[in-house]
Amino acid sequence: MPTTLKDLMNNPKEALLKGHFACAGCGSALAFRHAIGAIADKAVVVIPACCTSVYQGFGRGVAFDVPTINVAFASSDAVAAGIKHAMEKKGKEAHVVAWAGDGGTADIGIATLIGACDRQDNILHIMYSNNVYSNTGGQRSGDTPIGARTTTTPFGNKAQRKMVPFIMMANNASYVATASVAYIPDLVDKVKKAISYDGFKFIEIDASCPVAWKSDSADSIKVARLAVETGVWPLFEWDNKSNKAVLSKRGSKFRNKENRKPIEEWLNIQGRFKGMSDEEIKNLYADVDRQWTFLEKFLE
Ligand SMILES: Cc1ncc(C[n+]2csc(CCOP(=O)(O)OP(=O)(O)O)c2C)c(N)n1
Repeated sequence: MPTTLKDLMNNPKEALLKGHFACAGCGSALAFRHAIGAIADKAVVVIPACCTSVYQGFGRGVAFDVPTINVAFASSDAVAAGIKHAMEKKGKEAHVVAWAGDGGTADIGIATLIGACDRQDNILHIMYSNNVYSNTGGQRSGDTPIGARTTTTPFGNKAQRKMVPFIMMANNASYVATASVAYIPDLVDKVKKAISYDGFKFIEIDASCPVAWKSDSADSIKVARLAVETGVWPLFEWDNKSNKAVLSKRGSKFRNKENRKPIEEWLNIQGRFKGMSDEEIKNLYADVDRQWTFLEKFLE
């Protein structure tokens, strides 16, 4: 049975407690609460340097109610794999999750990410993407969209998006999915499904960041929903047994371009895109098309 909002409200165990240090409207905190909350009874979370390691708090103010280990920036999947092997040797069941930002996944952590995938280590990597290195001031990452003004791309990012889910498909992860903070029940279902697979699993979540995106904190869900409705963020699942991708129910109608809202609707509620030229907007549309063209090869 698909997860409902009522199920979320009745979740017996919270992973993220009240009084955490996340900013208002933080998509990462919302995603953590529900994604890890869904598997909290057996979760072990490995977190490299990122906003999450800040909002988890410290000392008596720790806001996580799951076993957590904080590790060096590039090492999350290597540590997670080691923990999983140790738990297995001890005969203990655990869902070991490497939880990292886009900087810690797409860029600096990509070697340990792919290493763990090559070995089919039985862990789940969840990448929450706020599209920048947020906790150190909002520098561009490999997952920054074209045109975004960041502290290291003040005139707009020119590079195409790295699309880590496709990299993980090419590397034969057992299960790959994208998710969004605008569709939390869908995210929860994907996390539960991911842990039912053996081997290496990967999920990327589009996670709004009002600070870096220069959006209203009250718009965090709206902006994430618009990313799906404009086609900027396709919602899909793929597994290596079928080598087929399936669009998620909430996002399937946006396969057809005619059903998509103009990308400008997503751009206009975020200050990070202010001042984009027509040329940049054209390049952004082309980059979105590139992602769909790739994905289409795996859709029925
Ligand atoms: C080897 C290393 N380089 C740089 C840093 C500084 N640093 C800490 S967190 C961070 C940014 C993390 O970005 P991301 O993974 O996208 O997560 P976010 O902050 O956006 O949540 C950086 C650069 C570090 N801790 N270790």
